[in-house]
Amino acid sequence: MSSVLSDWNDTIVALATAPGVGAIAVIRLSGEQSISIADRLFRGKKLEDQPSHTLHVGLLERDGNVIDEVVAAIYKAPRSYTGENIVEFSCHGSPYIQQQVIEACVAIGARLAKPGEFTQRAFLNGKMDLAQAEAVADLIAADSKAQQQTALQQLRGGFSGELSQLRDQLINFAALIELELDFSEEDVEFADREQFRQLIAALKSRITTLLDSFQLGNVIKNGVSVAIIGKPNAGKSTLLNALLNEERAIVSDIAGTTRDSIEETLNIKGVLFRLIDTAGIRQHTTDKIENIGMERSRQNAGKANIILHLVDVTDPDQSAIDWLQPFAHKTIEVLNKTDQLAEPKDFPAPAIAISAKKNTGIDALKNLMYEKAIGGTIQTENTIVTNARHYDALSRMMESLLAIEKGMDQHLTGDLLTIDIRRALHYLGEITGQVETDRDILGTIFGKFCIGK
Ligand SMILES: Nc1nc2c(ncn2[C@@H]2O[C@H](COP(=O)(O)OP(=O)(O)OP(=O)(O)O)[C@@H](O)[C@H]2O)c(=O)[nH]1
Ligand SMILES: [Mg+2]
Repeated sequence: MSSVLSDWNDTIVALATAPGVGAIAVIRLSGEQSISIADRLFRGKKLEDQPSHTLHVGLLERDGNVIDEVVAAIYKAPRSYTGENIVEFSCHGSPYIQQQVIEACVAIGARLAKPGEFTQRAFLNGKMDLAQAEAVADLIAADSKAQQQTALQQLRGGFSGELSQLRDQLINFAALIELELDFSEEDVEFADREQFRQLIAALKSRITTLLDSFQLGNVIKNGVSVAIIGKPNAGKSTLLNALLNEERAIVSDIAGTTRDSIEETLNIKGVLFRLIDTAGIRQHTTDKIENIGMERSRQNAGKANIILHLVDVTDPDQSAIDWLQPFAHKTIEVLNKTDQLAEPKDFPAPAIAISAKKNTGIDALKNLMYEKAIGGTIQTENTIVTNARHYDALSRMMESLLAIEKGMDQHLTGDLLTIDIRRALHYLGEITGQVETDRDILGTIFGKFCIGK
């Protein structure tokens, strides 16, 4: 696996904190030489002689010129994030100083780190499995509570632990069946077929739950897209503003005010919603720009996870927008301008009555959107699959399990069953990186990281 990094033995350096001005910037070195490189720049105690996990104040100098006063933190292999020697310099957060420190490290033998290279090394050194490494990237990118919680659960090994249990059970059986092959002359069965069937059924049910959780996982990771659709003047832009609680979109009594879609994010109970205000839909128009806007509304409706179909209750024309029909399953009917009704009226249940202008019914609508997207509460103790790569591997694992079952129905011999068992194990191992992982896959996974992580 070391072929993945031809420059595996290099000591790498990168800015670990966000680029730009800050109170403090952290520059991180990892690799066998990192402490000796640090010692050549650091005027203070000899870092090489200090115990792991200690902090030291000193000056950083290059060719006799002081760059900054810094704190050096040292972590000795294997007790570090990457499993290698790590030095972290906390310096003053000016971009000039950051650059000087990094250049000084490079001048005496360190190399600039590639995106995700620290975490990739952590993976290659067995500090975490692949699913955990991916969770690091997710955690850094998390901008809602739900994202942070699912990523943290995965980082702490919740998902990996579950997979390795499934894997152990299957390996156990594979071993017994393979043992039978050695005794094939004698026609013995070490692996109780009935027990094996039960195991496969249990695995299938567990994998199904994980696969099902992906829908929710996807929502958590990418946010829920919500298209606000309705006729001109229904109050779509007013509703967007009411949901966001700010005057984001232009509102006017001129039909056709919104021409292009506007997208804004909204956090409801820790889940990210992406609201899209669209151009109003009318049956006939010759206005070229309006037509383009309506086409865009239609596309947004198709792609959205949820559609808010906004209807103006005071509009004498209550005709339906016919192309919305196929999206009924993901549509919430929202009746607007109920403040204009002479007397309160009850509307049939799934529809919700609001006044976007007077801000009534908005919280109830938010709850409904949350329910529709999440369907009950998120239980982050349960493993939620958020990663398409994992989903793919689990689906293939499922196919292999079905093939095993079919094979047993057909009374296939052990050697044939083994092929499918090995395949199932392979897909399971792909998730955690327990099997030889494709170079390209690793490249894609770690390429998505920021430099310095
Ligand atoms: N009385 C009342 N008026 C509303 C309500 N919501 C919106 N309006 C008014 O309806 C008019 C149209 O509102 P917009 O939000 O611009 O409507 P829109 O659906 O975005 O319209 P287009 O962008 O043209 O498709 C404005 O004059 C709003 O003030 C409401 O709940 N009650
Ligand atoms: Mg509008």
